[in-house]
Amino acid sequence: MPETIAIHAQASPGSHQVLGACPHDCPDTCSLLTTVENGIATKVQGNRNHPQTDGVLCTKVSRYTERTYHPERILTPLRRSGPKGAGQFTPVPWDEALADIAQRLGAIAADPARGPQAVLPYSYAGTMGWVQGEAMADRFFNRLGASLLDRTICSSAGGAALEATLGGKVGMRVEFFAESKLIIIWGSNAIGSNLHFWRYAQTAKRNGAKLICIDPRKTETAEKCHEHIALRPGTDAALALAVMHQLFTHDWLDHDYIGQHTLGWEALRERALQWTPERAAQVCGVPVEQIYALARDYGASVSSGEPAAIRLNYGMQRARGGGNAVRAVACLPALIGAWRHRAGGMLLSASGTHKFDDSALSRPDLRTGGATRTINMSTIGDDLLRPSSPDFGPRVDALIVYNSNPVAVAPDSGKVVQGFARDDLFTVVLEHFQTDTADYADYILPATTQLEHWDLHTTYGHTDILLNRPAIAPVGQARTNTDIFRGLARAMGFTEACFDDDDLTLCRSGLDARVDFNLLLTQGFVSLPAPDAPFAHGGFGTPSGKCEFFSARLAAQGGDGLPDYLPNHELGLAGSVYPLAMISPPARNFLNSTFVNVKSLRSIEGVPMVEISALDAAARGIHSGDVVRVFNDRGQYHCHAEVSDRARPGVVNGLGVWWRKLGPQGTNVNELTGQRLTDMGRAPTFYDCAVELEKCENARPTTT
Ligand SMILES: Nc1nc2c(c(=O)[nH]1)N[C@H]1C(S)=C(S)[C@@H](COP(=O)(O)OP(=O)(O)OC[C@H]3O[C@@H](n4cnc5c(=O)[nH]c(N)nc54)[C@H](O)[C@@H]3O)O[C@H]1N2
Ligand SMILES: Nc1nc2c(c(=O)[nH]1)N[C@H]1C(S)=C(S)[C@@H](COP(=O)(O)OP(=O)(O)OC[C@H]3O[C@@H](n4cnc5c(=O)[nH]c(N)nc54)[C@H](O)[C@@H]3O)O[C@H]1N2
Ligand code: SF4
Ligand SMILES: [Mo]
Repeated sequence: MPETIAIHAQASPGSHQVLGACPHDCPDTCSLLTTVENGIATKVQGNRNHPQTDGVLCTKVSRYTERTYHPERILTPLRRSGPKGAGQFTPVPWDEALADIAQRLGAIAADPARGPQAVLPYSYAGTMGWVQGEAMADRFFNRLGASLLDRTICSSAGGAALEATLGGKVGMRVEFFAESKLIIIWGSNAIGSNLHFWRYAQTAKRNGAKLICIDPRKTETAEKCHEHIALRPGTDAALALAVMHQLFTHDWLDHDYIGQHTLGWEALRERALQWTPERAAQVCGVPVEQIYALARDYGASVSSGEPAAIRLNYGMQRARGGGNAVRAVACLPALIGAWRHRAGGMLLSASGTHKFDDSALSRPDLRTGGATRTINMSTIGDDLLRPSSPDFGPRVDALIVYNSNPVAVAPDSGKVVQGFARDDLFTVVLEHFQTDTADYADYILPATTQLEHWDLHTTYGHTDILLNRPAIAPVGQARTNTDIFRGLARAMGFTEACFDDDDLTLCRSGLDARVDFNLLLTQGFVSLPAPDAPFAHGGFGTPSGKCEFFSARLAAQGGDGLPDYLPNHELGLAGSVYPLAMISPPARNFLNSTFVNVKSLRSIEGVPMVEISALDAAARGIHSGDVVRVFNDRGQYHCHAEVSDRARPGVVNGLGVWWRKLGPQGTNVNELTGQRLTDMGRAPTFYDCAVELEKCENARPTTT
């Protein structure tokens, strides 16, 4: 089998190209082609042979070599040599680091007062790969009997809502948006975070489709749509219910589809009839005409037969009622029978289209010590500060962080930092860079990047499976996450044969007979057959097999089992102590907190800043470029103000997620966000956050 394959002619003599996959938490999961000259990766491009990628990458990943060969890459294991958080470290040999870490973890696990549950893994989607993600790590933590981590920080509210309503993370195929006649982009800045979908939407637009964007922020995407509905954060369920109100009162309904493939439409109608557009307009803070027009456009597809599609993204579920909001929107396509058409329906995530059993990778059978507890990653701020108790179990005394930067990305960072600063917490961080989190480590272990390891990728924005081959040798002494956990397992004396599996074996173990692995090796991706229109004839994955407007499963947990509008935890209303609602959506040139340290990308983003409307700025004597103090009861964030019509009155946009240490006062936007959770899925409420803001006199501006 060839280790690398030349695909395009432009690789010069002596150079070759290697097929890979983008590892980032982005719905597009692009197929990559890395040019390697004399063992050095010189260029990362999009694979033209992969239809979803179509030869195009976003700016961030086009700069991937700049990140891989960054002068600040961590090249050796490092041991802390100063106080926690000071970021002072001394290089140590691998063997010494692994032996000491194993000894420390072993001592905690063997201590009857603490035990293995005092050890907590903390990881998320720094890489979405199955192999460098959880495979060997799961084996290690299962064998150790460590606490489990509830990985809720991003998508679990929306995920739970899809599960309840449609029966899984299944949706339209992204390429068919190109044929839609109406596209509602709901809570998604597609140009920044879902570029390849945006290309299909552009094709549709050229073919006469109408594009409507529903987003509190006037994003790049909103500017390029025909309509922009700038609702208040967290009010999407009210808007969706008002659209239903109109569908029901005007009989813009597909009765046949509703009768055959849905459950609970009478009850849903009753709920929707309480939501006149006038009432929703009040709640959402938008002109009532916009709601009438939205419902008219959407309902028109019943008589015209022209496909109407909704692209939802996770932005709209980061508020208290996020699960209910996704449920309300997910009811809409069934009401008008949009699912009948392959270019109609909705897409939030398609990751449940092809299911794989990951137990061969994660080996839950290694967990022989009985049940363990689970800790929610979104409340890590509180949980690191909790003492041992019968309810909670042992205090967390050791934390192994990989593929995540919690000190920057988790909510309520004042608390998170306090937890990480505990002298009696033993912290190991597997990283490429000395992030805000790595500053608090006892050991930093240098990890490989996507150009240096094997991995296997599934995706949530399309349904292909991709293989990532290593293009270059590990930089410095970096090791793959898998190799680090193999080494730790050995140092702990774990003798199970599964700790010897190499990465290519792990890639194969994640798949089954549906996937032709040789094709993956040669082509870099495999497309499995999937229906063009997943719910054209019903077939929902719910217990009833129908689109569940009414969910008996949810009703059993309390409530009436119907989607409803739940006001935000923090309303940010005029006249209150914190009168501004703050959202903190992704910056286009960062990926969460990744890439913030890549200079060329940071210079496009400029400085940490908050967008504020002219009205709210004038009321506070603030001008663009001023350093401001944004604050609430949890903390304060100093950044630059940008007076901009991207912010609607009453709402400020603190684009994230900057590294704390690059902020004017060493904080970032998560100093302000809270740890209260969503209605479904135990997820954080990043965009449900009330603040006030004032100009800082004599403040030091940021230079980056
Ligand atoms: N460039 C870039 N791409 C990314 C990321 C990144 O950081 N940068 N992050 C990746 C990750 S981890 C994820 S989960 C995905 C998806 O991440 P998402 O969080 O879905 O990101 P966006 O597509 O920016 O969509 C969020 C949009 O929702 C808007 N919004 C905020 N609150 C509300 C609300 O209450 N209602 C509505 N309707 N809209 C609201 C925001 O203004 C923003 O424009 O993107 C991924 N792609
Ligand atoms: N205020 C606010 N906060 C947010 C969000 C928001 O919109 N607003 N978005 C939230 C969302 S949607 C998400 S998904 C989370 C994301 O939070 P995280 O999953 O923590 O994502 P990143 O900030 O990208 O950090 C990933 C880290 O993993 C490292 N990494 C990448 N690949 C590897 C590897 O192969 N091995 C090892 N060892 N390390 C690797 C990178 O260097 C990087 O530092 O943030 C959340 N936080
Ligand atoms: S971040 Fe998204 S758009 Fe950019 S290369 Fe990766 S998958 Fe493609
Ligand atoms: Mo995310």
